[in-house]
Amino acid sequence: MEDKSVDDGYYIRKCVELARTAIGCTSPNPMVGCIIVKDGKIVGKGFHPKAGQPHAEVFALRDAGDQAENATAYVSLEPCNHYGRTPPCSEALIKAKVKRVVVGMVDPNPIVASKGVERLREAGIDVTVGVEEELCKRLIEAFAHQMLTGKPFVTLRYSLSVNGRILDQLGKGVAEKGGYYSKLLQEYDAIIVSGSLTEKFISQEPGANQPLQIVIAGNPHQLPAVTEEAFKMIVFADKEIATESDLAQKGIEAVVSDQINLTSILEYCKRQGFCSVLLDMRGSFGDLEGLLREAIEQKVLQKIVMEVLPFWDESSGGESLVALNSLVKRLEVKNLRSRSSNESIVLE
Ligand code: AOF
Ligand code: ZN
Repeated sequence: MEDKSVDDGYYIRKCVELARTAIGCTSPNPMVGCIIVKDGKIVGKGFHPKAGQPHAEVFALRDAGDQAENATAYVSLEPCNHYGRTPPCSEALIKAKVKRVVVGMVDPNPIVASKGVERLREAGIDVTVGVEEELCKRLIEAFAHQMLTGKPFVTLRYSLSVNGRILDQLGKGVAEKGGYYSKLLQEYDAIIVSGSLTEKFISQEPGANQPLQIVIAGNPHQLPAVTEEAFKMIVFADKEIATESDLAQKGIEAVVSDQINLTSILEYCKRQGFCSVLLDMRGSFGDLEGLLREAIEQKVLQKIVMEVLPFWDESSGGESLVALNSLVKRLEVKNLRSRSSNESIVLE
């Protein structure tokens, strides 16, 4: 007897993989992948590349052409049933006469929320919902959080040496360009850092997402060099350092205030329509300690990504994990997963 659940899971996992082609590029929309299967063969594939462009289903149906008739469409997210920037995918699937639709998860967007599934069923299509649901939820965790709370999804990140020191990605040069760290940065709409990152870590490949760097400057040394202005950047600076017009003259966009705080930074992110923000504790932990404290007090952290690098840090500087843990221990951390890459072990 055919084991349907094994097949369905396989194709939804493929959809998730396909969706991730557009990592960091779809915000404020979710990443979505769609695969059309007929007689056990993939006849069409599509993913959502960018907000404003067609949805995954539209690309997959185009790719499948006439072969979509009587086929099964696999989608990591419920097909939409509304006119947004693009027309409803439910109607496109009905028009293409697909026989069955397998959906990874229901769309958390209240405008959709099961209406796409209902519309397909009304049209006589056999719909299965909730296949590889956890995987699909993780794929769009930032989108879902933003949709349901109106606030950006905030992740805390740090990397550790084997002897428990928080590593400075720039100074030690242990993480390589194109490695895990660079890829992680690409996933976010914005990253909060003390001191700007360099081309070493920000991808400049065509089509890759370049997150906005929110540079925290509490003292003049933390002001970014103007040569780095090719990267998208905004500086949140202490008023003791400079005025906004001083910085503007140097070509640096800045928000200058009495006290740099996370609330105003996140408000700024919200106004920009950002779904995801990374609080990146590179090296000088002290520079961002105040923001981290605020993040913990206000319970805005949704996720922690900790990377352990195969590196013994002999330097006298640098912060120990103990200092960070004294703050982080106040968090309720659950659902940790680990995975290893060539260069490190990642816990998230
Ligand atoms: C789908 N397939 O590939 C995506 C969906 O403004 P629009 O038309 O792009 O609609 C955006 C909403 O559509 C978005 O908030 C989410 O609910 C859904 N995204 N739906 O059927 C897709 N990206
Ligand atoms: Zn759609």
